[in-house]
Amino acid sequence: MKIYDWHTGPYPARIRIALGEKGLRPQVEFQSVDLWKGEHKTPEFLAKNYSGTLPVLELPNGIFLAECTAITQYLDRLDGKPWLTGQTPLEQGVIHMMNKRAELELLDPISVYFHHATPGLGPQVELYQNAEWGLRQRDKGLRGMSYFNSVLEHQPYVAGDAFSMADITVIGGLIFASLVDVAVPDHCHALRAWHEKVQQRPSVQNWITMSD
Ligand code: GTS
Repeated sequence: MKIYDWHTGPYPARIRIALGEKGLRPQVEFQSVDLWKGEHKTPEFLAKNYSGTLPVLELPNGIFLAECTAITQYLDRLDGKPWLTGQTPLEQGVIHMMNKRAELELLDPISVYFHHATPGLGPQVELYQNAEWGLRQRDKGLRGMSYFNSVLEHQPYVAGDAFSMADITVIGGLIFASLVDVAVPDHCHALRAWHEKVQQRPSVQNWITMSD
């Protein structure tokens, strides 16, 4: 399997962490797509992923899987022992709900802030920017942090008692926030404690060096 990604990207980090959790690193080769040069917007790359985003997983049969949630689900089910995406119908439902919430309320808004209210990937790539929208999305992301803090005051992980894909997505949100200097609010003690805890996991410690 081949992963098209960028080594410091927060969304690619989600798949690198999932690969680490599932012990699948030996089965993939990484191909770097330079976001700063806009390589993800070329016709050649858009033929792989219409949305022009990373990461993309290429399967040996030539199928391209985009979207972190879809890729994680695929990787989790490869060995017939899914746990990042849940086993029972209820686990699967809760994990997908919290994962989507982590995208909607934290990771995606921080990404929009980066693309709209900072220089983003530079003028060659950022063809339209709306700083006011970007700043509103940053504030949405901060509210999302407070929300996940309130969740983690009552349970050890984002979707309940076990580490899951939803935790990985919140980790991605905090990776992105740190890259763009959006600090976790001081009152978010439970979110900070959870972050300390999940950063001890080898998959989270090693994601950035995974392709070396
Ligand atoms: N919904 C997509 C997913 O979940 O895979 C979003 C992917 C995404 O936005 N990826 C970023 C991207 O391609 C990569 S990174 O910002 O984390 O490095 N951004 C480039 C762009 O131009 O939007």
